Amino acid sequence: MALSLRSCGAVLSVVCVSLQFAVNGLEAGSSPDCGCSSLNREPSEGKHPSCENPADKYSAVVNEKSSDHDTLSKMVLLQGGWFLMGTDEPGIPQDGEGPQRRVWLDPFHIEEHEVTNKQFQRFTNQTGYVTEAERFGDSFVFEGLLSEDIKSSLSHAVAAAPWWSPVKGADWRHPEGPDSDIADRMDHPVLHVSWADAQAYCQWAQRRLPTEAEWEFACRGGLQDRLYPWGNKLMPRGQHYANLWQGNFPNHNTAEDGYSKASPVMSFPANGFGLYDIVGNVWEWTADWWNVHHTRDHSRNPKGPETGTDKVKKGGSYMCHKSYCYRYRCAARSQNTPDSSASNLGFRCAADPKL
Ligand SMILES: *[C@@H]1O[C@H](CO)[C@@H](O)[C@H](O)[C@H]1NC(C)=O
Ligand SMILES: [Ca+2]
Ligand SMILES: [Ca+2]
Repeated sequence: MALSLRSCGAVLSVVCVSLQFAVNGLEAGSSPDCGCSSLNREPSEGKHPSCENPADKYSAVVNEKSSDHDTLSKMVLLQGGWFLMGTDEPGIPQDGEGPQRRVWLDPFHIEEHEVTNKQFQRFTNQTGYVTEAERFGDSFVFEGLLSEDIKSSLSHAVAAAPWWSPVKGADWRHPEGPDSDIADRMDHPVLHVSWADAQAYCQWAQRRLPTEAEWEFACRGGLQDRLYPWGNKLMPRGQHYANLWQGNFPNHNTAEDGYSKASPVMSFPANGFGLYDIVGNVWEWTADWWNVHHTRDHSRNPKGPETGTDKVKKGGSYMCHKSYCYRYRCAARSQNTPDSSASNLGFRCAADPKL
């Protein structure tokens, strides 16, 4: 049981930020946006009281002999090689989906499903880790999920994406605010985790976040130049292949696919690599900084820009509908500041093959 926390080289950068919320990337007249990119906490000098301990280090100390290891997600070994990343027919050009380019990847492992509440709880139980949303005291929740009580207490929402509200007391244990819990959702993806939280979990598991290129390779499931992990048709044989939004966004979700919010992981078919919910259900953080400028140059094991302000997230979520957020495609991408957290954003880990 006893799990020693020792520090190691990699410092998690937990940036002190204010509680202001930036409305980012939503210039007037901009094209369809689900508010995916509007959830950023605006970085500014340390106004926040709970940032005294920015360099908490959570090293990977999973004892292979204990049963803990069994509760980490199974990983799939992908062989990598050359693949075509991005697209020449971008659904949302300003996201930097193009151009299509040849990318080489070395072999890597990736978890078969999004990290669940149960898995994240084991991590926090063993390490005492406190997420950024818990320290900030709030997180973004989609209004459609809030109780009347909480709705009536809200004073402000994100101007350009009014369906998002910063809710006090919303965090991974309370996904819709203080009057909610995860007791009956332990097999759902963990929500309200920031990039640093995701990074901390993967590090503890002796894993790491996938690069955007790895994530996209994994998404494509061995197919070339297709929109979705399973092909070009959204609903082959009339079947739902991912937890998305049906109906009119943001007012009416028919939940024709069975779920109006996050679903238990592995509720939809796996792709050709055996990976579940790689698009839909929740957005997934990647390791890379955000940048929309790409060239056709070939690259090997690309890791994105050296620095940036936002991290890349991939795959879209249960809130994505073609009319607002056509981002449940493998080439699609979006971004948030690393300290952002929301009710539709999670992650899965990757790892290098053991030498
Ligand atoms: C975490 O700790 C709580 C309280 O002791 C316990 O009820 C729960 O089962 C633990 N969770 C996991 C996944 O071990
Ligand atoms: Ca759905
Ligand atoms: Ca997903």
